[in-house]
Amino acid sequence: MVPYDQPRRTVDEMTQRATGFYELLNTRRSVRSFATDPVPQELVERAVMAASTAPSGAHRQPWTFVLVGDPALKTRIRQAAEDEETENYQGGRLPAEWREALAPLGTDSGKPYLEDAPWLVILFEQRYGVAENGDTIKNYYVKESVGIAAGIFVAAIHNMGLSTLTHTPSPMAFLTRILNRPENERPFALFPVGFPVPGCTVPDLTRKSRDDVLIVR
Ligand code: IYR
Repeated sequence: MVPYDQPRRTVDEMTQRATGFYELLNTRRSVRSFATDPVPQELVERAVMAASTAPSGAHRQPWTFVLVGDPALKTRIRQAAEDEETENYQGGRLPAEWREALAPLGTDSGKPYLEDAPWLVILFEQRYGVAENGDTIKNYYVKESVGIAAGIFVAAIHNMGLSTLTHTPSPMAFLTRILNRPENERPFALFPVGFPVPGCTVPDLTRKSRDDVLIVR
């Protein structure tokens, strides 16, 4: 064990910081129309390193982030994603109930942001680890761990003034193939990262109130 001394703050200071953090996060929106303007790779890497501070089961850190900036690779990913989504939206693979739930978001099989955004960050979960000697290492609470890392990533991107979308093309096995990832990894989510296109619009959503999400006993 090593010492850990988190600075003790006054309640006033904590209230200010808590309010500021909430207000910052409450201005975040998922963006589906990206400008093609470049974004320095280092900025995206910083968000990944923030995400990689996430707590994880038995501290296995069961995640891999793949940064894709290569236009040819982005094109392949867009094509593969649109092929799958065409099956979903036009081929009847999306059940009616799901289709209705998505209607307010205005999504369809077209995914131009997969080429427009300067970066695609694909987050893989490691279902198990692999030791140097090839032995399999058990991972714990993989979905929970990777989900927390994804949340921190989204917050880090927003905090630095960039936008993203938590995109889950379905099914997403094509990402394993195109990105040549090993057998122990499964795609968890894909995040286009960049600036919103000028004039960008987002769905007119409201968030649940305190009383809708919080119970105190
Ligand atoms: N993967 C599809 C459908 C979709 C599903 C959910 I749940 C969303 O919140 C949004 C879209 C698509 O990307 O269009």
